[in-house]
Amino acid sequence: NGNYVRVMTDFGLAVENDGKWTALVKFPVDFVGATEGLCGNNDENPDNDLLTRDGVNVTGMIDSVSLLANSWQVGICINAGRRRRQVSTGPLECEPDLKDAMSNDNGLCGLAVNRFETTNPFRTCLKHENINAEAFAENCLYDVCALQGDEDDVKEAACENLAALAMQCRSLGLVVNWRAAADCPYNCTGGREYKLSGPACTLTCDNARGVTDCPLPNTETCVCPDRKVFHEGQCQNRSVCGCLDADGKHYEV
Ligand SMILES: [Ca+2]
Repeated sequence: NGNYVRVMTDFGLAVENDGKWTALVKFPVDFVGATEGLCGNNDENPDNDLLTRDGVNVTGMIDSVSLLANSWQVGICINAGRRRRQVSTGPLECEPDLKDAMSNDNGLCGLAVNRFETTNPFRTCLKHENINAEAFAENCLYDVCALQGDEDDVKEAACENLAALAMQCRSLGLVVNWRAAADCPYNCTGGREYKLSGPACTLTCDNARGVTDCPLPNTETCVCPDRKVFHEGQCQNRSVCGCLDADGKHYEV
């Protein structure tokens, strides 16, 4: 949809990635309990998910996050972004003042932490039995503390944590309009307009029926106005599209 790339396999596995922060792995019930790695084994038991590559259960250890992450690291990607961070090897130290500032009503993680505030747009979602509200609050503060000292990174991390929470709320049928309250704008490039709920497939020259035939549920996205197509990073009139051959390959005319 312009922010996520989704890869689907013929055996039912789907992976979505935004290139930086979030990866979603979805698979059929046949794979329950048969996976391993950072997301655990998905056997409905949360106590056996933090297994390192060597099979050591690091649940409850003070540096469980770094032990887990480092054990599953699969080498260095040269193009992995502007900066590569080592996962710290010890417990995370956080300035108490920073933690307080981030947790209060105006703090970046405040919406995940202060879930009983009547003005909190996540309020209803965070009460849902299938949402682990403590985990979202803890994760937000963890990332903020891990990136302390770089204001831009701190803000981006907190916003992405809230976006992940919003995505989970949506999967439970609760669409949360939270970005204004958190001051976390969603950047739409190329003349596209923000939609809190829009088609998950993008209208392009190659995918002219993409929106009407989209098999995915609506999602937060950027959409070209006036039925324009998203072509070479810009919303453009359909006249820029050439034609397709029998294999769906696109030709300019
Ligand atoms: Ca498990």
